[in-house]
Amino acid sequence: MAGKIINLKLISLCFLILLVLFMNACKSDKKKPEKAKIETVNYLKESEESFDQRMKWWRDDRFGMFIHWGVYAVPAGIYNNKEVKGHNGEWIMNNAQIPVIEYEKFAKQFDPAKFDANEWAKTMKDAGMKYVVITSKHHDGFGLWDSKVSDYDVVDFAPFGKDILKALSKACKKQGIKFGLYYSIIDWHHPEAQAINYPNYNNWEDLKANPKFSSYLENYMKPQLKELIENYDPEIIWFDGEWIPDFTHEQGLELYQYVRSLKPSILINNRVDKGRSGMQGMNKEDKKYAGDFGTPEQEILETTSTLDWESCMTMNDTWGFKTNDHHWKSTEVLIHNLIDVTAKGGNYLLNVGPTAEGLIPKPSIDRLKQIGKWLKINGEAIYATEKLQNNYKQGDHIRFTKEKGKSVYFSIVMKKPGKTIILKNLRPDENSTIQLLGMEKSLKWEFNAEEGLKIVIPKEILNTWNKNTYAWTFKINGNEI
Ligand code: JFZ
Repeated sequence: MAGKIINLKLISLCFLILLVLFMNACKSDKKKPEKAKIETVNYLKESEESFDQRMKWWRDDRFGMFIHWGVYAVPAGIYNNKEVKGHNGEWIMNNAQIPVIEYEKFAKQFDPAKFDANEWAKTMKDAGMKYVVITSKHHDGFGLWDSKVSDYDVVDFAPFGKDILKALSKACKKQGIKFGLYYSIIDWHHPEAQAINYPNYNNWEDLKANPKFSSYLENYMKPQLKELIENYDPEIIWFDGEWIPDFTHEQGLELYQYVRSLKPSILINNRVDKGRSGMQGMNKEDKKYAGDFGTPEQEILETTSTLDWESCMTMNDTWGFKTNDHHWKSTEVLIHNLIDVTAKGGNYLLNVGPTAEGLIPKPSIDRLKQIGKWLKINGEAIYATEKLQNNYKQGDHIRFTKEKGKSVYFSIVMKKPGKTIILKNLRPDENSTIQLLGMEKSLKWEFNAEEGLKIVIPKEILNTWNKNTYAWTFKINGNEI
């Protein structure tokens, strides 16, 4: 009897276990189609609404820091005691035709003892910069993070031995700076990429593609990108080097999909695909190319665009640090560029090239401080603004911006005005006040249809203009005419 009961108990227990197993199987069966759906989202066919939502913070933030930093900061433009030709310090491996094993010796010296991530993030913040894009890997192939896919990185290969991206992404998060990563498709160090092209690594159209390139793309690039996104949670992937013949439009589309599938909200520049036309950086219109924004390099668009764009620019003539480049743009030029870019509806990504010790060069720091000071007073006219419907400028020295979604206009004057200033395309609301940002007193103004808006600037205010003023912003409530 007892045996039978135990048997029955055993049987019902087995039955229960089977039932649970069966139900679980049903559950995961139900889950499957859902999962498949997620994987097949076509990020290239995004609705305008979702695109606008994804781009919102970037459009509002306007001003970011580009950082070109890596092994090239060690030679800093000089090889075998000779100044290497070409502007770009980060191109030294190509420009001086340095063999891979010789270049690796510079990596063995990369030990930036003075690198201070918090200091860098503070520099960005004080400059009024809202996001950063740093070279996780430039064309030389050396990684600034602890990659598990490769040993050619700052932790495994260089004496420094610390993960730079980890430190900087943390420091930026603390300061509220959005973190972005530059990643070069070109890799002069990788045997399945452009290392085989030595002594001319830079693979322009007339050179042959590496037949193994797709293996490098699948087994090296993609796993590295996955690491970067999973470990440092970047808001932007900024690709570069898309021009090589190895890399195709189809691979670009696929790469865009891949990166978005890892983090759907991420922003990706247009160098993920082959659409870019020259340094002007906007996409050709012969077909649909991937990429969220255009990338004019060392230049500003002639006029506004219906597409999103970001102008990246150096403060001297090089991206990566060069000992002998002292050709600095003035603070005035940099601030006026930011104003011009903003009025044309773009973003400004301003570069620094830190030294091998880990310091942002003093001339860059000085300029960034001045820009920050100017933005503290005039930031309203830059952040979260939009371009005007009609004229973004009046003559060479006046630019306009507008508070997003509001009838608040900013007229930014980049040269010391006379006692009055006349604006042609704005009509203030009746009885509204016009303010010069940074000054308490509101200004006298009159409007008539023929002349336009005349603003009177009292002498005592006019006399405050000095060499560190750079530009004045007039804030006007009203409408475009
Ligand atoms: C690229 C990089 O090669 C450069 O080192 C830097 O990172 C910059 C932001 O981007 O610059 C280019 C890109 C394309 C050309 C020249 C420089 N080009 O097509 O002549």
